[in-house]
Amino acid sequence: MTFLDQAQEALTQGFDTARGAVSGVAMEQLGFVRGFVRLCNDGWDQGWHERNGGNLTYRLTDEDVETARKFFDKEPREWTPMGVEVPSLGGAYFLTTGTGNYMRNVAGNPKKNIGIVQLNETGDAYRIVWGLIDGGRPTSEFPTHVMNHAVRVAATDGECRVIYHAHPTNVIAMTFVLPLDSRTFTRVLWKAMTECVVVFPQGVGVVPWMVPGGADIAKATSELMKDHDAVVWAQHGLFVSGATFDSTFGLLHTIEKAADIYGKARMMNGGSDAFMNTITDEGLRQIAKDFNISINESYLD
Ligand code: 2HA
Ligand code: ZN
Repeated sequence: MTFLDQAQEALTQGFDTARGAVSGVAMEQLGFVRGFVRLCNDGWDQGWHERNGGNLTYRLTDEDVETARKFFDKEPREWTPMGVEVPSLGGAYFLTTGTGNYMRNVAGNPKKNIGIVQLNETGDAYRIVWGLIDGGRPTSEFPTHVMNHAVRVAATDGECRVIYHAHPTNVIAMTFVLPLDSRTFTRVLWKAMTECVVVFPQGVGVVPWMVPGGADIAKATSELMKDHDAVVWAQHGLFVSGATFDSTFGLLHTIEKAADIYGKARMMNGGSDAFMNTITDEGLRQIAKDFNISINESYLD
């Protein structure tokens, strides 16, 4: 079933029909919900979301909240402590995937697999106001996402809205054969494909293997997110942020493609990373200059 077929099926199943009939639209038709659902489906198509792997959150604009409010539950559900405190995002609303839910099922039934949650004013608890029906809960990485939204909002002057976590094969494979430091990974990825330095001029951060879903991985990631918009989780996947669904998906896609090229080049080279041809540091500087981007100099020789 194609994405459009799934979207059509979702609509014909009659989500929010009563309220939709009054307003002419359903929650599932709002632009930010469609963008969110499309990203989930695209990630599934790429093979980055086996079983319930990966998660996605989007921070709603004030305008999104106003257009979505008429679809919110009449009685919001109970407040749930998050285990982290993020006062700078107190009162914010997020669209989030649900814990245990599969990305491949999102387009067919958004209301069950994703939901909108509101943070309390102190930013240490949330409540579900739409979706995640049948007892669903936000992603197990929700505290990690919220902490990192706060860091990226501060780093981007409020531009960042999307945080996306996936399990892309080639990035994960890379974490078995390279030293787990941000400089090494950044240089390999920048040199694997010419446009990489344009797409992620600040480079990528790397966190060593850690237990997922806890406060430690949230803190380690948010330290690196202060000056990177992408962080590799060793033997696990990628965690990226962006202003739009397109730029966030595109960032993860670009990093994964570069990792794929690097792996193939090593295989063609008998396993060695001593390549006959490569992009020089001078070449990377030249791209930054010609494209007028500020590149993280500490990752260059
Ligand atoms: O949502 O990917 O890291 C499942 C995960 C946890
Ligand atoms: Zn994961």
